[in-house]
Amino acid sequence: MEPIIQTLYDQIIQGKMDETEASVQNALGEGLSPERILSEAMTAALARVGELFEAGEYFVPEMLISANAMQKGMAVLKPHLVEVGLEPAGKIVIGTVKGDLHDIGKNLVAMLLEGAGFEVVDLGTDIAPERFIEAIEREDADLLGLSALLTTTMENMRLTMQVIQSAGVRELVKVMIGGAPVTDAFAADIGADGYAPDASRAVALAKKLAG
Ligand code: B1M
Repeated sequence: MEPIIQTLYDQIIQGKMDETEASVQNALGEGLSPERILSEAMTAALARVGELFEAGEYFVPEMLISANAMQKGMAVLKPHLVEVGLEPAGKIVIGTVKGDLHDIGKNLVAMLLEGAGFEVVDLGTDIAPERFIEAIEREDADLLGLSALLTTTMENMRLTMQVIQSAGVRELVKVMIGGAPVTDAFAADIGADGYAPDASRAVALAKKLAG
């Protein structure tokens, strides 16, 4: 690993917020592409944090401070990742489903969608189906994006689909889903219109669905 990437990777694992922010700036200054900084250092570091958690070497507080360092770094990266499109590509309501507090991946998806010209209404985390319905109607959205990181909360995606169906708003939007435990097969199973494994493919999918 290049030293500059290694430093940033280590800082996120150690949850060093200010240092992470400075290192992202430094890496950009050195001419590294935002995509490399994100995938090789930042996302890779969080994957390692997940392994440490699974191995019982990290606990929730350590995972949380690493997540906070990641968010600080992402704020620096955002203007470099986002190239605002000229034509509005559509409007998407996005959120992490009920019971789930993970938002880093969802925030990344939201950022890239914004960059691709979508108007993004981000409801945040732990969003009950009724709140999605309210937002779809209020915002006159074209798309609904659901994120979940836990095998348990994936089931709340299914619940959200059922509730929007019975409330009669399913026909108003195309639904895309994502998050580490989610698959194409699961998307088909719950009746979503598509699944994306990462943020850049989420943009391609959103364009196709809004198309
Ligand atoms: Co949690 N956590 N966590 N956690 N956490 C995981 C997910 C876990 C895999 C760790 C592990 O055991 N290895 C595990 C889940 C196990 C499982 O369900 N099978 C886990 C657990 C168990 C938990 C708790 C239950 C721990 C506890 O309390 N005992 C708890 C649950 C809290 C809750 O939600 N109710 C918990 C809490 C937390 C923190 C709050 C401490 C923190 C989150 C902070 C935050 O998000 N603001 C946290 C973190 C940081 C993680 C890990 C380490 C990193 C997640 C992350 O941000 N990844 C994670 C381990 C891992 O994923 N390896 C873990 C980086 C991000 C860029 O990737 O989110 O996958 P990701 O997003 C990607 C794609 O999935 C996709 O695009 C994104 C960008 O490429 N994508 C979409 C995501 N959403 C999409 C939507 C789309 C399309 C694509 O369309 C709409």
